[in-house]
Amino acid sequence: MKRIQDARLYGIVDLGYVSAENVERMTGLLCDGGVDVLQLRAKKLEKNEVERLARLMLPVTRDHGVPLVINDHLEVAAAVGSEGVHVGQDDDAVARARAVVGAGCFVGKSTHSLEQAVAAQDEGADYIGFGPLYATGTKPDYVPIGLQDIAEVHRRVALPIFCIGGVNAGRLDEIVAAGARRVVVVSAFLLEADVSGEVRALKQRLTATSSPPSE
Ligand code: TZP
Ligand code: MG
Repeated sequence: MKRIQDARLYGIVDLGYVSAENVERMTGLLCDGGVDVLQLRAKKLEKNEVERLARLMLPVTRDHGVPLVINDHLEVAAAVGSEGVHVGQDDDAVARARAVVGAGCFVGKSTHSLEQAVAAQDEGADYIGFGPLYATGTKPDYVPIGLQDIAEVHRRVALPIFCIGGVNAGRLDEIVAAGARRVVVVSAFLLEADVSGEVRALKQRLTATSSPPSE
């Protein structure tokens, strides 16, 4: 199983873009393309349905050695034994998440400013999302934070930092130039005709052009 510390490219199976019938297939396409970590994000589904989908994804992600992260639903993460769980600013605190999911499950947190990023580190998160960098239909109510704090957040936060929000192939160079080492890509993968090909190409560029996570 890949470690979150070594991950560069984070994909999300977001039910805003993928129908439930296509979750298993999309999981395979994203894993085949080379995502290093994959999240299940289903804002509008009932807990039982999220659990059902997580159980469909797990054999596929495990087969590829890709950690599966459950968004929001701590009990689902605990029930299915996912490798990770992800909480937002308005969700349970990291400590509460950890108490529910146990020591074997890593906990990620969404952050939308330098202050929130430092606070998430102080709170004991295992990784952070940092964004949205750009306006994005995946999170329409959020004000984009731009690229200007990416370098500083890497100076202040020692955790893996996944830059998120409007990331796509056309923007990758400027995001990396701003200091990003890891990214999350959602709609730019899920809406692509050749999902695996797009993942493969973006990952190749990400790993070729930005410094490795350990630096
Ligand atoms: N958190 C901050 S932006 C975002 C989340 C979950 C959505 C990113 O999706 P996209 O489609 O890659 O812009
Ligand atoms: Mg949440």
